[in-house]
Parts: sequence; C-alpha cells; structure tokens
Amino acid sequence: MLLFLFLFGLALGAVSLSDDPQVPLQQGSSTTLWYSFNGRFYKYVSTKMTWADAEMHCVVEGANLVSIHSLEEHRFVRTLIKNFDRAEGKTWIGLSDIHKEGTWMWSDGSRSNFATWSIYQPDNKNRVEHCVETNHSGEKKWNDDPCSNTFPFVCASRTNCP
Ligand SMILES: [Ca+2]
Ligand SMILES: [Ca+2]
Repeated sequence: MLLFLFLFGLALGAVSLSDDPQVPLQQGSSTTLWYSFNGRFYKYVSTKMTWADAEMHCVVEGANLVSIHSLEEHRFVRTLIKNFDRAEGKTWIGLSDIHKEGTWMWSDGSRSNFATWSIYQPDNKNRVEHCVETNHSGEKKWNDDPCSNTFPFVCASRTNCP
C-alpha cells in the first residue's frame, strides 16, 4: 500500500506542502503540481470557473473538487490556496446542497463529517445558494454561494477507503 502511494505520488509529481504559511512552497505550473497531505493529492487551479465546470475539470484529471474532513485538512487547503493567491480569495470546494436543499454532499461521494462555516452561513440567500466556497470574509471559512459564480478551485484525489 505504501509502495503504491509512493508510486502514485511519483506519477502525479507530488511534492510536500509545508504547514507553515510563512514557508514558500515549491512553485511551478499549477496545471502540473500536486501536493500531498495524509495520503491524498491536492491541486490549486487559478482559472475561474463555475462550480460544475470546476468539478468537471477535476474529474478529467481523475479527481474531484476537494472534500475536507478535519480542521487540519481545512488548514492545509487554506495554506495551499494562499501559496498561489496571497489575497486568499474565494475558492470553490466540493460541497453542495444542489441535490437536496439543506443536505450537504461532497462531489467525491465521501461522508460529510466536518464543516467550518462562516458566521450566519450557510444562509441559502435568495434561495439560490447551493455550492460552497472557502475563504469567505475575514474568517476564511465556508459560505454557500450561487453555483454559477466563477472562482478558482482546489481538486483532490478521492479517498481510498469508506
Ligand atoms: Ca442551498
Ligand atoms: Ca451564503
């Protein structure tokens, strides 16, 4: 298993991401670099897309929009984004309630067992907010937004085990 992950990492050209936001990451073309964290691989894409187009972009590369399952993973994703976007702008993640209002699902099919919403969110404003961005407001947490908005996004490989 470890050998597999190692080879998988090599195949993706994965590099380690420092947890320290002050330490610059090894940077390069965001279309080729994947970063590893706890056995999964993550990529920031700076091109602004709708939530669905962002998801399809990730799927073509064998991934999905990122699912986040712990505070540590949330911090890792925030650091990854910050490394490419110093302004820490709004960025799509893989959470949505587009299938059923108020029922939050990750696009990679993983269980929704963690959330870090900004205050007063999710609010389903004007009843049209079904897709989730991170780096909302000063808190840099999550907010539901119209899926047709265009933001940069983070892809991640799927989890291997249920
Ligand atoms: Ca909604
Ligand atoms: Ca909202």
